[in-house]
Amino acid sequence: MIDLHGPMLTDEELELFQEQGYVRLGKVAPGEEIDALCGRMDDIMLGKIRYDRMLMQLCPSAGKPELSKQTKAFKESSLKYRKIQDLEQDALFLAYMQHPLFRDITRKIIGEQVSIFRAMFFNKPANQGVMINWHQDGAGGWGLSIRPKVTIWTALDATCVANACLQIIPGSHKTKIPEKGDQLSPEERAIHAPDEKRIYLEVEKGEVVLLHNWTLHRSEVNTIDRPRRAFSVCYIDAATTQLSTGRSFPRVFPEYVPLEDMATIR
Ligand SMILES: O=C(O)CCC(=O)C(=O)O
Repeated sequence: MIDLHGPMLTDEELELFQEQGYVRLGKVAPGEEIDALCGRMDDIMLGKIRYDRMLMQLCPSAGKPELSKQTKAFKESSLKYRKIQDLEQDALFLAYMQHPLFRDITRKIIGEQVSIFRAMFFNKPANQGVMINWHQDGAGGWGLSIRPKVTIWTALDATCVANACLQIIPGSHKTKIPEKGDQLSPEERAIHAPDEKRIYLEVEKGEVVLLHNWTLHRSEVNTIDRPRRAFSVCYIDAATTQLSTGRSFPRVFPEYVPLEDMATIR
């Protein structure tokens, strides 16, 4: 019997989050629930379960550039997807995202009314995947009216250096790095992400990491013969809008309001 994290974020964990921009929370859900999420992802990737408006991208490393664009459409039956977003539409994923601990975390850091910027499956297929270099999430490029702070990242597979575990720079969330593109320039990297500050987050399957959105992170290519999968959810204040369009985002707390119904409650 493994110990699961209780339904409340402790004061010490909250302090760690504020100080270092990340906290390892251990396991939150039983192994069977994580296995069920993995099985559901396989069904979605293989096209056994389909949703109309799910953003999907086949991994560029699969060698099919025509299917590696991010669009809201099923691409092909394959376990080589890189990203699948909008997973709040799936009841299993929605239930996981609404876990009481995540309710408590978002209440303490964001407030009562909470939406999601994205609920994303992130996959590095066996012996493949793409390297993502140092970046912050949403420091400027996402164009949101309220700054995002909370990402909850769940390992769907155990991670290690060889299968491209998440790498982070503790404390980097305290500095907003001007965005010129998606990723840091070599000069910014030398200042903000020197090698000696890097931590490799090697975690067990099912482990959860609470990340501040501005915590610098990167990941490599997967060099082992099994996929490295993760589920990453960015929770935001439900009053947040996209600056360019004025659109809001699906709400998950206090209860789920899908994107198409958000206009009716504003
Ligand atoms: O899971 C990973 O390797 C990184 C994900 C990532 O970079 C992101 O969510 O912004």
